[in-house]
This record gives sequence, C-alpha cells and structure tokens, in this order.
Amino acid sequence: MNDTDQGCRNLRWALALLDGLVSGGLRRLVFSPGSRSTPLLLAAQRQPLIELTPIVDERSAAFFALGLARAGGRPVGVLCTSGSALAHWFPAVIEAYESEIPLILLSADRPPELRGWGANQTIDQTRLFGGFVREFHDPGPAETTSEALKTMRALGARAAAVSLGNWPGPVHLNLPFREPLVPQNDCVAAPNPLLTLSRPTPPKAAPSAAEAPTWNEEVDDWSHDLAAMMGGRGLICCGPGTCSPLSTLSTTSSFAEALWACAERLAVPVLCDPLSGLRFGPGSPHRITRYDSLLRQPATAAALKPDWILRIGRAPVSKTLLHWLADIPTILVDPGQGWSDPNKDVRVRVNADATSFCHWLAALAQDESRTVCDPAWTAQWAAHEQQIAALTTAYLEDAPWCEAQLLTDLLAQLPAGDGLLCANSMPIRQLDTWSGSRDAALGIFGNRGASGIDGQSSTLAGLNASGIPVSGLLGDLSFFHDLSGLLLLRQLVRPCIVINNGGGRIFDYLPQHGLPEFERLWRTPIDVDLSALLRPFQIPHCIVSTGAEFHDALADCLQRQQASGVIEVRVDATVSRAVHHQFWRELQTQLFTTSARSP
Ligand SMILES: Cc1ncc(C[n+]2csc(CCOP(=O)(O)OP(=O)(O)O)c2C)c(N)n1
Repeated sequence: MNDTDQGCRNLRWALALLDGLVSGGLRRLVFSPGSRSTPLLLAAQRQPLIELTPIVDERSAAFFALGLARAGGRPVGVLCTSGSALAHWFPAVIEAYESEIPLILLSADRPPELRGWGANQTIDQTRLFGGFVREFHDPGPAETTSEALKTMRALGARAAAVSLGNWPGPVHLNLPFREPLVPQNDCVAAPNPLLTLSRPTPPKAAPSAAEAPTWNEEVDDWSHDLAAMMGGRGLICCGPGTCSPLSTLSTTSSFAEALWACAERLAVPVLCDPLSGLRFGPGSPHRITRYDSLLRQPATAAALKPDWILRIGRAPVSKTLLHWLADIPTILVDPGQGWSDPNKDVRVRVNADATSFCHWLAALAQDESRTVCDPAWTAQWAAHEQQIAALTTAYLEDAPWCEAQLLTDLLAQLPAGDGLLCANSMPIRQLDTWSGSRDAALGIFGNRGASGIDGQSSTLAGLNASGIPVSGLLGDLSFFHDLSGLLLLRQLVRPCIVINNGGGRIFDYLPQHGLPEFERLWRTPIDVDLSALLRPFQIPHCIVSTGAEFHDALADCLQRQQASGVIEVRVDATVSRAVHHQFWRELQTQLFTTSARSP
C-alpha cells in the first residue's frame, strides 16, 4: 500500500472491523446509499460471507434488518452515511432495545477535526441513541498499524458478542473516515481469512428468555422460600419473548418440553401469550390460550384467582390478564437484565435460564409436595379452555363476518413451519382473543417491544428475507405509516393482509370513543385507493369483503408461492365491534349457565 493512500487505509481498517463482525456471526448488512460510508461498503463487497441489501430509506432499512435479525437469530448490520441518516434508525433501534434484537449499527461519520465546525452533513452523532443501545464505540479515524487493525477486529467481535449476549440488543459503532474515501488502484486489501474462516459461527436460535445460557446457582438457597410461596393454587404465565419463534419452528424445543413437564409435575395451567412462542406447535393439556375472554367475566375471574404466579417473558399483550394478575405474589424468571414487573408484584426474581429453571422446579416439586397443586385446579382451566373453544366455533358460525373468522381461517390455512407478523393495535389483540392453539408449528412475530405502528411492511420483508415464509396482518394506518416499505413488498412469497377498516379502530374500544371530533382527531381514516397506490410499485393487490373471498385469495397466494402482494380486507368496523362485544356478553351467560348447572 502507498503510505499516503488514505482511501486504502480506510478500507483496510473497515475490513478488520468486518472480520471481527463476521467471526461473531454477522452475515447480512443492510445499507442505505451515501458517500461517507464508502470504505465500509467497499470492505463488505470484498467479504464473501456478507450479503448486502440496499434500501434507500434508513428507517425502512433498520426495520428490515430488525425483521432479519428477529427471524434469523444472528446479528444483522445496518450501515448509513453521516448526518440525519442515522436518526431515521431510531424507532427500529428502540424496538430492538426493548425486544432484545441483535442489531449492529454502523454509522459513518466525518473525522473529529470536521465536527462542530460547520462542515457539510456533519452533526454530533456521538451517543445519538443514548441509553437505547447496549454499547457505543467511536474508535477514531482509520489507522493501519497492526495494533489498530487488531483493535478493530476485536471491536467487531465484541459488538457481535454483546448484541447476542445475556441481554441481547443493538450496539452502535460510529466510524469516522477522512477523505479520500475510495482507494487507489494499487491498494491491496482483503479479509483476514484465518479469522473469518477458522471460527464459523453456527446458526443460533434467536435470543429469547428461554434460551439465554445463564443459571444463577443462588436459587438453590431460595428453594425453601419458593416452596413456601408456592402453596395453594399456582399458575404459569408465559409472555412475549418467552420462547423465540425460531425455536417454535424447530421440530423440538427443549424449553417447551421442560415447561410442559414442569407444569404437569406442579399441576398448574400455563397461560400462553400469542407472542410467547407456545400457542402453536406441539402442546399439552396445560396450555391455556382463551384466558382473555374468560377473564372478562367478573365472576369467573374472581373464582379463578391463583395464590401465586410464575412469570416468564415480558408482560402479556392482554390488558385483561395483566389487570387480573395484579396483587398476586409473583416469581419472575428472567435470564437477562430486564425487570418486567408493571404490576410491581414480583417477590422473587430468578436470574436464570428458563429451561434450567423449569427442570429445577419440577425436581423441587418432587421433593416438596406442597408446591404441587390440586389436579382439579388445572382440570377446571382445561375445561374452560375447551368450553370457550366450542362456544367460539358455534358463535362465529352465525355471527357476521369480521376479523374473528378471518383469523380462524388464516390459522387453519397457513402451512406448518410458516410465520405470521401480527401488527400492533387490533390485529395482535384479535389474534389473542380468537386464535386458540394448533399443533402445527407457526412462528408468531410482533414488534411488541415498543408496540409502534411503524415499520411493519419493512419488518415483514426482513422476516421473509431470513428464509421463513411470513405473512403479515396489518391495520390500514400501520400500512400507510410505512410507505417506503412498499418498495420491499413486491416479491414476498406470502401476502401482506391489510385490514382496511377506516383508520385506527382500536380507539373505538377506548374511552376517547364518543369525544367531539373523534373521527378526525383519533381514528384519522386515510382516504387513499390502495390499488392505485400499489400499482406503480408493481405489488399485486386484491380486495375481499367476505369470508369466502378471503379464503380463496389466501389459498391462491399460498398456492402461487410468489409475488403474493397485498390482500386488502374491507371490514365494517362497527359490525366487528358489535361481534366482539356480543361474544363477551354471550360468554358471560353461557359460563354462568354452565357453572350453575355443575354440581
Ligand atoms: C409509531 C406509533 N405512532 C402512534 C401510535 C399510536 N397508535 C396506536 S394504535 C394506532 C392506530 C392504528 O391503526 P391501524 O393500524 O389501522 O389498526 P386498527 O386500530 O384499526 O386495528 C395508533 C395511531 C403507535 N403505537 N406507534
């Protein structure tokens, strides 16, 4: 290398960083175009193990990377130029922080001597994401001493390891480059083959509460306290992130097996959130999914109050469940650093891997018989589960068509091993209410860390890019929120189903409903013809408004296996709301009638 070739120095320094990242498992780099990021892009072009994906809008790029990392379980890189570009990553960074997704944020920057002096496209990028990243590094301008290259390799490996660690999440590396950014022709620069090839990282299941490899032996000292607390009627509650969708899709999940065995030994029901990774796939009689409807019935809810709860994963999607859990002594199993306790009821927080803990607890139950519940307790829950499933089927047969029947059909049609991205607002809640369970594997994905309506189409495209066929179920406002994501929807093998119900219908269920100017200020319908919007993007589109039409449109997409596009579902939200409320009312009567009849 010519000593004065700054472009070559930049490139070799960037290559060293990528060597480290690749050794830590990174295989995909999603980038948005720019000049300052050129050395990193040139380095990535030379690294055969890295697949590059260009996405022009940084917000969309970051959500795409989030989807990839969520489904793939490996760290995924995002790269952009200096200035406002990286600010567009922020919502996806927040989601990655909250949902514990391994993103490596590579922002190119101006060198220190240009910062703060009015240079073009130069802002203070230092610690831009504040507390929303696990680590931030600004290693200074490129050097090619062996010490500097060694440091960059170590930094890359460290960033990947931290992003996947006990508390997975985003890591930000801010990387300043001096000009020129393009090397001269005689520059010799190549990846370090020893490092990249000698330590291939096996594909790893996406990080989840169930799989983080920690186990705090101190818990042995608590066995008596736990056993004392666990007398009477207990319940296990598995929230979002308990088990990664990836492990749901594998043929055997050691966590699920340990959990069902533990539930059986303790004789307790297991309430499974739609994002717990436990509703779909081989189950157990202990699996309970219809709790949201059940616990809306005050008398039943009061009669079913447990004495203690064991919580795994984050707080449940169902507000009804969360409120019902309030004031019940809780044991929280958390392998990382989160403190998921919105009700402030955690008495014991076990910093342990949930699989090991379930094994340990099952053994404890064998020694300490008082931890074992009365079998009638689980039987009562199982009977309610079956009863509500039967009542639901009967009710929906005669009820006007809405999201409830759509979901039933969707879950029946999606092939085993598929995924479903369920957007926030009503889609995830309706899935919670109506899904029940099924034995065929289905990975449910959701950006529930910060529950934003942003970045849904981009996340959907990223999930699909991981190789798993993933359908999307989105509200219309969520769909309109991510218009640059449309650039990514053209080739998806599964459809993006958009519930077009005239704006944010979740507000119809909230106290704001009925306030003056409700429609203009809260529901905010957007009057855009979807078919006209999608045409220039060459995204196939169809409109359905009945159960039969939806069934056929979905079947057609599943059969075609290519360019599924958008299924726009026209739903009358007033009818839908009435169907939901009527169901909960009828359930009250039915449950009352049954319990009045039982001896
Ligand atoms: C980024 C972001 N902005 C605003 C909100 C507040 N919000 C929650 S739900 C919702 C309406 C969503 O409407 P839609 O996607 O059509 O779903 P629907 O309520 O009809 O099911 C809004 C604006 C949010 N969660 N995230």
